[in-house]
Amino acid sequence: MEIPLPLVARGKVRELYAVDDDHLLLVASDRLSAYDVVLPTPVPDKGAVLTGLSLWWFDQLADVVPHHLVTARVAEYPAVLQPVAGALRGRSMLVRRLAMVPVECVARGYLTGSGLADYRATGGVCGVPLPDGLSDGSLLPSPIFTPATKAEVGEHDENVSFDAVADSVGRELAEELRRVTLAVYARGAALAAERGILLADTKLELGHDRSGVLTLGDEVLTPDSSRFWPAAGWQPGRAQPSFDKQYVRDWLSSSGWDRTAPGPELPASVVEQTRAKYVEAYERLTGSSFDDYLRSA
Ligand code: Q0Z
Repeated sequence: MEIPLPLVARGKVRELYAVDDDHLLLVASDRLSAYDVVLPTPVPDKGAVLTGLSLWWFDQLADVVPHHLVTARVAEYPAVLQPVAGALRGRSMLVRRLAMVPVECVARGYLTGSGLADYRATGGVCGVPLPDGLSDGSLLPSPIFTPATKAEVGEHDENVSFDAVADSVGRELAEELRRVTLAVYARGAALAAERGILLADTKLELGHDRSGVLTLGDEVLTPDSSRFWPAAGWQPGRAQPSFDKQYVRDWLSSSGWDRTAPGPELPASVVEQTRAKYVEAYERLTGSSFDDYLRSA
């Protein structure tokens, strides 16, 4: 369904539209990426699960940092959007436009991905020194702030040191980004742990509102912005199973696909198992029924 607003940005699996000078509409699709490729087969309700999780986390984090959400109830959206309300329900958010800080704010409690690559090359991550002997999936001595600069479309974000962030945006703001990012991680990891889920790492986008207040933007603590691992399967020294995408990765690995675009269509069984994992993530983390969320949106 065509959204009757100017497109501001298109990510791999979501879109951002201009509503007016002060507001944007964030729309999450049901597309899924694996091994950096967007797959041709959508996972029904994935966009709604990620949106519902962000909404819940914004609420959980409200005493840590203010957020950009205005409303996710389509009946409260501007009149121009009412003809497409059905297409937006559950998977969109009307948000305040922020002046985004040009830093990807990442916190890590466990070592994997680009953090692991950085550690193997330098003995630390983003200039933060780490003890010897860590491996893929290791618990870090304490969570660390590992900022990155946003890459061009198709490129990976580049890890940078805290000092590089301070040189770019000023030391005071850099320190505020680190403090907020680690506080969001701490709250997220604690809540997830109560539900048997490890939060390995998370990426935040922060911006300033019209009054200059540092505000949480974008999506937050979703499976697309964070790594969630089942606590029961955690075993450092190997790649950890992903809470949400493991069925997809396992199927893709045995499919013979060479990881170049376009990816293969997924079988219905993989789609259904993956949808169930997303819904399970929503229900385990929030303690609420996903059907109730959809009815409320
Ligand atoms: C978020 C993104 C994309 C979705 C810009 N409240 C805000 N104010 C200003 N800018 C943003 C936000 Cl959320 C903003 N992004 C990332 C890109 C789809 C989100 F294509 N970019």
